[in-house]
Amino acid sequence: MKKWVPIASGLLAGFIAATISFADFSSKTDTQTASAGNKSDAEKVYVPFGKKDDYYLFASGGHSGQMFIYGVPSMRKIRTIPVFSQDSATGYGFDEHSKKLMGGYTWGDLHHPAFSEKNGDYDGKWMFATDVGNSRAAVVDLKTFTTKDIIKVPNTAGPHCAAFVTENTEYMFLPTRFAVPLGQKYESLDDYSSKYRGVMSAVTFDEKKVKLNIAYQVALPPWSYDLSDAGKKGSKDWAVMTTYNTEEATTTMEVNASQADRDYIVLFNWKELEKMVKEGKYEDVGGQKMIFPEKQKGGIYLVPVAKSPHGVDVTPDGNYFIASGKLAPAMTVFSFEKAFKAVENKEFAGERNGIPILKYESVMEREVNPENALGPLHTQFDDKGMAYTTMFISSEIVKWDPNTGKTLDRVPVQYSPGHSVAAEGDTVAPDGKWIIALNKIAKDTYLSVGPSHPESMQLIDLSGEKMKVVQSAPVDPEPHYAQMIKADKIKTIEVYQKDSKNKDAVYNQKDTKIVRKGNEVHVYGIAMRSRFIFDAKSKRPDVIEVNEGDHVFIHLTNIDFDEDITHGFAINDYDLNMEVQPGQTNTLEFTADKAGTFPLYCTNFCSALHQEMNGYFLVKPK
Ligand code: CUK
Ligand code: CUA
Repeated sequence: MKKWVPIASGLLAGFIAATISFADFSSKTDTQTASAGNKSDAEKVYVPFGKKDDYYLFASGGHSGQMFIYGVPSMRKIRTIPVFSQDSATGYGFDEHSKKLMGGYTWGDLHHPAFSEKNGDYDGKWMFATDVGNSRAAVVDLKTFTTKDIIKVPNTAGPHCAAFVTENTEYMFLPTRFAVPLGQKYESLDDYSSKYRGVMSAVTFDEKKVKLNIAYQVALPPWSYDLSDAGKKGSKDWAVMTTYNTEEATTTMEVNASQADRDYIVLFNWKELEKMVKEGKYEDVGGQKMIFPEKQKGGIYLVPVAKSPHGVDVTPDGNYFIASGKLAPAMTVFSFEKAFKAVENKEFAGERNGIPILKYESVMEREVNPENALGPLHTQFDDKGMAYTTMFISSEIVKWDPNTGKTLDRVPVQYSPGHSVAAEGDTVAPDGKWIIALNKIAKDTYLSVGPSHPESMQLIDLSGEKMKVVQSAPVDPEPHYAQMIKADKIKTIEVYQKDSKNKDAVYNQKDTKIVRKGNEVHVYGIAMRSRFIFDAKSKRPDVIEVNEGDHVFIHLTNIDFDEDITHGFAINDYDLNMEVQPGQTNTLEFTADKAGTFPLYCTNFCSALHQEMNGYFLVKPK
């Protein structure tokens, strides 16, 4: 393995800054301005009124904790889906169901969305996501674009993951970005190497119950695990993930975690891990089935790779996995077939923490080093299997052939792309039409909004001879990864169906009621154009009166079974707010700890008489 031109770690930040300011304000800006003013490019992305976009783009919202939905090619933002953070626009995190889902946390850091798959193709049913901020995983229902389940992942800190769903959604794997002691107990950092672990979790999804579960975990060495991808076709039982900090540094990471010349890709066979769990080859750690690779041998291997890799991506044909260097200016193509042979022939170059290390030369197919390309992070693919790698430092996307390593094309982007996403990019058959660069430091792209500028997503047309940036859209912080799916694969519902089993739901005015049990008050109300009815028999059906200190449940059903007639419900000065979509029932639970008179009203514009859709919440003092 060749020695990489070292980018002195301490100088890295300065180097990045210098490269950006030097390279990007010169020739690149001209190219971009030129292409932005081109009329035929404008026509490519213009979607006339009445017509709809061809693709949905699901962009991770990073530390906003949300997911942002755009239409492609217009790049119009059409929705925010709240996942890990509260959202007052939809009442997410306020109503009982979503409050429970959020598990007491108020924010999240959503990095990697991944669609559910069938035979290696997006099936358009579910979207999964991980939270690096508070160690959770979530599933979003694509019939309603709402979050349906969230689980807390124990023994792990910052499940990062990638588009990491196996070919038939058997598992979503969550490698951890930070190593912590099991159970996240206190342990001195002097004992890091012996007491800390980088736990990977195998999460399953029960589609019928709409529930996420942790099937098992693996107590890997105390390194940082970063990006990962599942195998495809011939490699479908396998998966790969990158590591850094195999130095086991515990401080000044930006220097100390970049000392060694190489880190590893963890290559594992999840079918084999599954078998080990079935055979009871695990230990119980706080209720989780934990595999300890130093005791339960097999199924996991290390592949040496140039230091501090970031992304690792599997080609659509499932033949190769490609690691991107981050600190080394190269992509390394590894062959699954070679890896399987090396495993079979036990071509090991020692082991670490009981895990066999495969010989680099036995698995490596080729090293690819496009001229002057710096900071490769992530790779996507087109319909011909060609690779597109984002270069964070040289601010471009490089197209190259994984079979030959030849550079085919490159296009500058503005400025620092993290991921990119190709149409149907993680499937066994990408579409090849579009790729979108998800740029982190967009600088002067849009009207100034102060010192911190909007991030940008640039749409690149792949249909011509050369890649061409044809559109750009601002995006809130911050898209790490995204998924792009054909629009006709997603089948949304228009209204929620009546649910006769839901004890909180009321569909007739005459069934509305306010029930008191001790100091518990249950309101069974309805919302309709253009009034609330909490108790049809009352003198004032749109008024709720309770005593100070009462525990109040407001169950509200929207009986407008009509597309897009959504009502909101807010109580002035009580910091409460929820949404009921057509046909939906939702509940607010709270203690009326403030005596007084509080108007209640519909927050969501629903008819010409929306402004009249209000009432009072009266709290009688003790
Ligand atoms: S990470 Cu952000 S650029 Cu979380 Cu996928 Cu690579
Ligand atoms: Cu209901 Cu506005």
